[in-house]
Amino acid sequence: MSGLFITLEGPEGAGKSTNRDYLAERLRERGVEVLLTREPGGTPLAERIRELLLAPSAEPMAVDTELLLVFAARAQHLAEVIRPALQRGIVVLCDRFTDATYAYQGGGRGVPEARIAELERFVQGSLRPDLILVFDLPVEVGLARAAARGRLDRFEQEGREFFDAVRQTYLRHAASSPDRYRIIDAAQPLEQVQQVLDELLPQLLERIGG
Ligand code: Z5A
Repeated sequence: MSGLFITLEGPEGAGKSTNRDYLAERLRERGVEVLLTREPGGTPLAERIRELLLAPSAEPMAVDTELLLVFAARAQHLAEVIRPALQRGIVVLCDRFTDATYAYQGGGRGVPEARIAELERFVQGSLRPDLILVFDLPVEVGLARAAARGRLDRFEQEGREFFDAVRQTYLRHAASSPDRYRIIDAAQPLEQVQQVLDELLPQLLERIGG
């Protein structure tokens, strides 16, 4: 058995958390050790940074502050949780990772990709996800799901243009490296989304060696 780093990406309300839990169950049923985590967050310190990032505030957060906070949380998460788990041969299922930085800070906020790539190299070295599942859905469907939950966080208060850019960035990255990305239509009923995950399972088990 060897570790595998799988991230789940996509806009708000795409079903990342729901499907992360589903995939974890299917893997565990087959005796695979799985660690569930999320970004920003995943450790007590990184969760505190998450609170800073998500809380609406009267003081506007500078774009560079947001970018550095995202990577600060990631550095802690990698050191404390992700790298040790992968070294122990565990499958890590992470709800969002650096593709979200390209989508939100890059696409949404307009940070140049080269700057994000520089921080990615600095914080991660050569570590990249083995597989990125992109749960794709029309912006209005995701926003309706997020709104149904009640109070909106600092990102969810952004406008339509921001979320269009987020979605397009995810799709562009996925198209540029089809061997590492899998786009999943998250607008279809949950049972159908989970059927796609079931179909993916044999490939994952083969890669894990289980
Ligand atoms: N962020 C960033 O800017 N830069 C970064 O580098 C990183 C993050 C890592 C927090 O993320 C914010 O951080 C995020 C980007 C920013 N911006 N926002 N907002 P988050 O992952 O915690 O926030 P989120 O995307 O809003 O999570 P979410 O809304 O909980 O989405 P989800 O996990 O994809 O969905 P879910 O909780 O599984 O499902 C939502 C609801 O939809 C739930 O009622 C489900 O039952 C339902 N659902 C799910 N799938 C379906 C289908 N197929 N049909 C019908 N209903 C469904």
